[in-house]
Amino acid sequence: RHKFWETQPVGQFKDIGDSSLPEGPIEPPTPVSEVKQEPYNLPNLYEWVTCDMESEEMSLEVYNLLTNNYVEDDENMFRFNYSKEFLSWALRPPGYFKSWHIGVCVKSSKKLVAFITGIPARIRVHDQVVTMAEINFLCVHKKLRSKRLAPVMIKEVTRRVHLENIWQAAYTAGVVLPTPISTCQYWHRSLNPKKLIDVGFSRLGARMTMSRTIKLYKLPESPLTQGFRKMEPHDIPAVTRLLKKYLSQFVVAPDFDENDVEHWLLPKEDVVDSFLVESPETHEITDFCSFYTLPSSILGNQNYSTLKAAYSYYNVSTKTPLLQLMNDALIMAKQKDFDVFNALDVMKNESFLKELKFGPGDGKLHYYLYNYRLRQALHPSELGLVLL
Ligand code: YNC
Ligand code: MG
Repeated sequence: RHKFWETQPVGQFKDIGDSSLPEGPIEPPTPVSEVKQEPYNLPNLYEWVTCDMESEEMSLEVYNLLTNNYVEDDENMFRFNYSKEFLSWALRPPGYFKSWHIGVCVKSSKKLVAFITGIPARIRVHDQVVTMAEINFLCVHKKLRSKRLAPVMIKEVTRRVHLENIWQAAYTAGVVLPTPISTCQYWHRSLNPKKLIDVGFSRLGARMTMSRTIKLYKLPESPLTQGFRKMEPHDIPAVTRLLKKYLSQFVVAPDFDENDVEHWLLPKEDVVDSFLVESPETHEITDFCSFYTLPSSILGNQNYSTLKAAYSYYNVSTKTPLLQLMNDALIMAKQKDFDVFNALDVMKNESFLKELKFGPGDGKLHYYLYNYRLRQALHPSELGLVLL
């Protein structure tokens, strides 16, 4: 059933519920000198290419491959459309390895036909901080599907991760593989209900008219919390402290230092937005919220080509109630002309989703660890990790 995944050091379906198995690495590391030195073999017409994401030309190749071949919803109405700026941000965090940005191209034409990436991250699992690879952007051109290319790409990225003496990974997927550490659900908050209904993203509710729907989702013009403002570079130390403390309550969460916060959370136009609450009296930073920009292409609609979506990222509340903080995040997203605000049911998100008029989506998102066993699956609220 899972001819490839059954051979990998991941939690296997047959072991679910076996609490005698120890938590932690499934296989021990080997000396880096014993890691296979040559790339895995590809079918004869293809070759490996290391993608230089600093090169404008290569970035565009990657962008085009993903724009036309990356993740779609179940009904094939929408396809993720990560921007070039977003990809450059997502793939070049502190300490990134160029060798983990892996393409497959046609030997004769050099056309890029497949892609997979890793980035390094420190992820805490219970009380262990583990250096991992976060694997993302696995994509095979539509014309090359179902030829078992994906397993070769996964083995090759694994080999290159091992060459850096890193032995664990984290990844998410919409498909069920052996074996999720948690299964989350996306929730959607309409900001521009008319467009969402016109493009088939949502439907008019029972006994609802368009004008009642627009009124239902109406938001104030500007944020309501006193001291709510955009994050700035001088906030990095305070935000890092706030986030570190907040994330310590979750079972799986990134271990962010100031360099990570600078990279992942300092606002970057059309990529990531971050806001905080600075106490008007004490100037203390008490709360934080953020979202990233990930539009989707709308496939085959006469009137619209792009759905502008904001995705909830890391949010911390210590003083402002989370509900009020996220309401301000929605107001900022609306001000920035997003059509929809999406959030997973991770961290404390469940506490605001229904009240702030998010509705459940249909797709699930499964979280996985490679070569690291958890004794039992986690409730989404025990996850403090958001992957892009
Ligand atoms: C997937 N998403 O089960 P079995 S998410 C992992 N993640 O293997 P073929 C996947 N494995 O079941 P196709 C997967 N999807 O026989 C499929 N598989 O054991 C497994 N879609 O390969 C599948 N991007 O090449 C099966 O399938 C085997 O041609 C079949 O290619 C798959 O980025 C894919 O959804 C996904 O582009 C590339 O469908 C293709 O269909 C495609 O015959 C649209 O493959 C885009 C899309 C996936 C987004 C993502 C996370 C990827 C994680 C990969 C695993 C990383 C492991 C850790 C490595 C580092 C370790 C260290 C240390
Ligand atoms: Mg294939």
